Amino acid sequence: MNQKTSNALDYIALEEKYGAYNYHPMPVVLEKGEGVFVWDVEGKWYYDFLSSYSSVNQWNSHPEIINALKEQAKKITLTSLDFYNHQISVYEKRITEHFGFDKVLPMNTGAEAVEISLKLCRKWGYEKKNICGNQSLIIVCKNNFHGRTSGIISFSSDSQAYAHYGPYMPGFLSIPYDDSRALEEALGRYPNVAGFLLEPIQGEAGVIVPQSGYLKECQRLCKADNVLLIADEVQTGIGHTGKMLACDYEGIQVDVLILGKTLSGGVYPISEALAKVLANDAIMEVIRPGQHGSTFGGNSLACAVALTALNVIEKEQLAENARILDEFFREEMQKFIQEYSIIKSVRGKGLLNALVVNSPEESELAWKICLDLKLKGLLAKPMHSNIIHLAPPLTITKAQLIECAYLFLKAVF
Ligand code: IF1
Repeated sequence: MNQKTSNALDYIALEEKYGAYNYHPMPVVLEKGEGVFVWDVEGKWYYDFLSSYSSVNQWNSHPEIINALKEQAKKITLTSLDFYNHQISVYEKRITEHFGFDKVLPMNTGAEAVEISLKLCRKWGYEKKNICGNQSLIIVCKNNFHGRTSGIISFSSDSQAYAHYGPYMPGFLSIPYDDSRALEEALGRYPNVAGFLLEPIQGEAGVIVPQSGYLKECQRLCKADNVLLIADEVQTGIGHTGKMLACDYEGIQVDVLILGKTLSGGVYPISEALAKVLANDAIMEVIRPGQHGSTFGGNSLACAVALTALNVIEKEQLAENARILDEFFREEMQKFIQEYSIIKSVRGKGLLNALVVNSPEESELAWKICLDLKLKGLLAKPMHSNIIHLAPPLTITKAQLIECAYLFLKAVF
């Protein structure tokens, strides 16, 4: 295919012919990104309101991050961790100090960081909490989303994610989200609980913000029962909710923190499991040489990019921008909700929001709205048939948000 003369349909036809059909993409072929905009192969530009599921702080990223990528790539990209490399130690010191943890285990994808956090929690349960062999339980929340591995979908409550992928991994107990009494009951009933895994805001479920005090009460219950509190901030972390961590809104520090996606500004896959010291014992110390690993985990290129990205996120005050625009965006959208019945509600925190379309779960209305938004120059995607995920890059301005809210008005009503 001649890339110069090909148009979107040619690219879409190739993807449909040769690619797995595990996504149902919007009919747009993106070629370039800059700031909060993306361009398709035909040169049309769009506001990006997905930012690759809150992975991209700014398209084409910051020149410093791209420069760090280029400079490191020229030197060495991957050494394996069977040798030290000159980037990982500097990066590990920076990230543990920044978030107030003692140890970090670098991985690549969010799911890998979740998986090692589950393994770490189970091993800590056997070796430090003396749970009898192979009987540990990890409590999870209904409507969770933590990735797509066979282990993680074993405790999903979404049939789309788990159907026909059995047999499932045992050792998980699901309780309702945002219900600390349900956690208290489970802890009272099961003595072999090693950990409690949750998203501080449920992303894929439709940006579900729990009631104030929920996280703090979960921390109190876990501490009282010697259970590890594990927060998956792969999507909520690094500024999207208006603070560096969604947990920061309740001033809690969890025992194990999971980060990914925006850790590198969306430039390169890197994720982390960060762990604290508990009772003078570093939780992470239960993992000894040969007991976990990864080819690319902690590679020089990823660490160089993430180190620079963290500096940029701080210097450009991206979390602060999300906090300043937090209420403003929802107030702008609220104006339409009051006037038109098609939208039921808008909810979220910072620049991580969701529009709930007033239609039964199975309707195609949200999809149709997103198709119309595309025609008007804004890319968004339904998460479930009646919820539209709204997560622009963190560099978006108030004036741009006003323009985007107006595009919603033109598209939806
Ligand atoms: C898809 C959305 C879904 C995550 C949380 C771990 C992971 C994710 C809280 C795994 C990944 C991505 C995966 C992608 C769509 C997107 C997503 F909510 F962000 F929009 F699925 F719910 N924890 N979320 O959100 O990280 O292994 O992907 O790096 O799978 O369709 P990953």
